[in-house]
Amino acid sequence: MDLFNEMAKAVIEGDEEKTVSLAQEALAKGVDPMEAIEKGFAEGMKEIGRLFEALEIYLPQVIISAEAMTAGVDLFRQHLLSKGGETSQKTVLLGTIQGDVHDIGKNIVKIMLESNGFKVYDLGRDVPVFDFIEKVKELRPDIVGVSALMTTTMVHMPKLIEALQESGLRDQVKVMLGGAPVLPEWAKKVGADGYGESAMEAVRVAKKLVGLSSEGERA
Ligand code: HCB
Repeated sequence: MDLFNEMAKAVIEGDEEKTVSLAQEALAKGVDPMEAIEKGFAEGMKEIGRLFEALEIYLPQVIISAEAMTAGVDLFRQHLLSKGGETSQKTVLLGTIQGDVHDIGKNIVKIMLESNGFKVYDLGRDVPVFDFIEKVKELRPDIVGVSALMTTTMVHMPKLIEALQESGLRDQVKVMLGGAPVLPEWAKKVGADGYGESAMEAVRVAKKLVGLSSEGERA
């Protein structure tokens, strides 16, 4: 679809006005917001990652693209929230793990969970393991959803699971991991209950973890 290509291009060019106007256009045309995010904006961000890795662009360009993507995604979020809808009363405590400021993916997961009826407590990014534990104690969520985008920060995920165990909270909460460097086998090995390769997958897994769906194999 041309619109998805244009959305990807607007992210690559870091054109915030364009990402917002294309998001508006997508909504006006009745395009599913999540499809537009995944097939449009996220594809642009993938290309930015490739260019950055190939040293063809520098960090400031990545920042500008990230801001453009965030603005477009925010517009979709406002739209989805304004529509309201049913809520399941199931709760997810979400955050990007300590040392890691990447939050675009986590924010998309949040939108998807919210638009599927979950109540989401968003701790933001660079969240210390200690803060996750304190919030689990306070809020008693059904699921803790953790995101990491770096090999250097994903190592804190097993520490969080251990800390939940040590605090006697592990049996009371499901743990779902995600983020580009996290693999399903690794998530399983470190004791997580579920893994989401994408935001759509995260919703499927979250529903299964709280007994809202009976689909397929292990979450
Ligand atoms: Co950043 N960065 N970055 N970065 N960055 C990466 C992640 C590298 C892979 C790029 C590279 O070198 N090839 C790399 C990490 C290498 C490693 O693993 N060690 C890297 C680096 C090194 C860095 C800095 C250290 C660079 C520097 O300062 N020299 C620095 C990190 C600072 C820090 O965190 N302490 C840095 C900074 C930045 C920004 C600020 C410029 C920007 C982030 C802006 C923001 O998030 N607000 C940024 C970006 C944008 C990227 C890339 C280009 C894109 C990441 C992204 O947003 N992807 C990335 C390259 C890449 O990933 N290939 C690069 C798009 C989203 C939609 O995908 O995978 O996050 P996602 O989320 C999916 C999916 O995983 C799943 O659902 C989402 C939606 O479908 N999901 C979950 C995610 N979380 C989940 C949780 C769940 O429970 C379930 C599912």
